[in-house]
Amino acid sequence: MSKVMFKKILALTGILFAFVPIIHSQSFIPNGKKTSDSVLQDFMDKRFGMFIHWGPVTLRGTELSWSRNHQVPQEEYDSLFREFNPVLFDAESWVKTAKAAGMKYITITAKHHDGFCLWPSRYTSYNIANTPYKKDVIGKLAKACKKYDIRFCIYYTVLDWYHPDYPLHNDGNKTPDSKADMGRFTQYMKNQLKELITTYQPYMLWFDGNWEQPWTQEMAADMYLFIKTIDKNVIVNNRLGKGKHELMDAGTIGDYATPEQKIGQINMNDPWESCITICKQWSWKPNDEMKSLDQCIKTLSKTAGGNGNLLLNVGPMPDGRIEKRQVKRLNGVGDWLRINQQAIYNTKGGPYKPDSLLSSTRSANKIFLHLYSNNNSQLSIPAVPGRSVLKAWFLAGGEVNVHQQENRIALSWKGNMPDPACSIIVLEMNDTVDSVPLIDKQIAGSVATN
Ligand code: JFZ
Repeated sequence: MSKVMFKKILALTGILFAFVPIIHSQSFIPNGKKTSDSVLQDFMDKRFGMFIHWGPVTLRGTELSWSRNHQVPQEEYDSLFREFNPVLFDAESWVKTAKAAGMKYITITAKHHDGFCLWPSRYTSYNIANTPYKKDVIGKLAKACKKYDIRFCIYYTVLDWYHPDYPLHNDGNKTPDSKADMGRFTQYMKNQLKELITTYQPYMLWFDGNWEQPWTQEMAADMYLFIKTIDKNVIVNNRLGKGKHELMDAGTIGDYATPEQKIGQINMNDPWESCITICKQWSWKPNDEMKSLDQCIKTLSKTAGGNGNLLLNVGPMPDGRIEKRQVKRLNGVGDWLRINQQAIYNTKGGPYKPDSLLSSTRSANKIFLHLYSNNNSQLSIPAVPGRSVLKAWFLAGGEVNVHQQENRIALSWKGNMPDPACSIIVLEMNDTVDSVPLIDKQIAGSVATN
């Protein structure tokens, strides 16, 4: 081979590799069809939403869908809708609870893996209209959300163990039903999604159940494009494609990552939302162990610190109410947010990388330090390169003394911090900090206790 040829091949390979980053992510969907950055930014600015897992199985208090054919025999499970009569369901009171908690959106299981539909779908009789309750839960919630300016979002699972055309009929069933037909099933999905989008105008579709074998990447890409032809602005989570849930990877189809029951890793590039239960079970369980207020507040703070959203799940009772103790817990988060909201909504995570002592958020020329330990009266953190602190104070009220050295910022204050769960110190900087690179703070040992 001549030298020139060799050089040409080298150059060609270089060009090929240069394209790799462009094709690596979401190559299945053409750029013009994806949800726009401005819509996704609007979503991420909201930071905090309510997840709702609900259905007839709450009559048994076992897990939604997963208890079917396990704790609850399949036939019994599939008959529960005949008794489902949540007469105390009041959509406005759910929405008011979310609002009081400081939540900006609600995502409800319109259809979970058990196949039951909380709206009167034209495409199956296995729906709320055929329960003794009869009324359209999804419709009432969508309406109440609009009234109180909360974004309404719909959880819709792919896998459907009830539908005859979906090849697997319960958890554990691994041999596809030869009478089932994914062609017909994807048409059923399209019919229902079109029905949901045009009837309720959801802000977002939260897919799930993408992991079973009958569902393919091609079906996912086709479904994404179908949705976008109906509403180009509806947001789609990443559980439509076959990629991982917790991050955006080469197999991702969808707009944002969905870590489950854990706080996502800090990520300044890809949007993400952690879904976490307020108790242990997704759907209602009597006396289920509930997270403390301290845990709920820290979870929200750490999620924002990692540049993500928190979708905190509640499971309403079979009579339609959210448990009193859960409402009280959510109110507690709302009380904290009323004081500290500036450090959560419309912020970005960082610039300090989060750890168990501290995380940070930022907006324009402010850095918000979220402090998790209550009995310190001073703190030393690395300086922000090229920036200096003009002044500092607690969002909850209270002075903070600043001593800006060349490489470090030393902060001190009198007494304990204002909030035992998470106190916010605002650092007003001499310039914007939105895009400064992340800072490793190696803070261990630098927080002095009294
Ligand atoms: C899924 C649902 O199955 C669950 O009921 C809940 O709705 C949650 C938000 O999402 O959770 C999962 C996801 C993946 C697996 C199991 C449960 N999995 O891969 O085994």
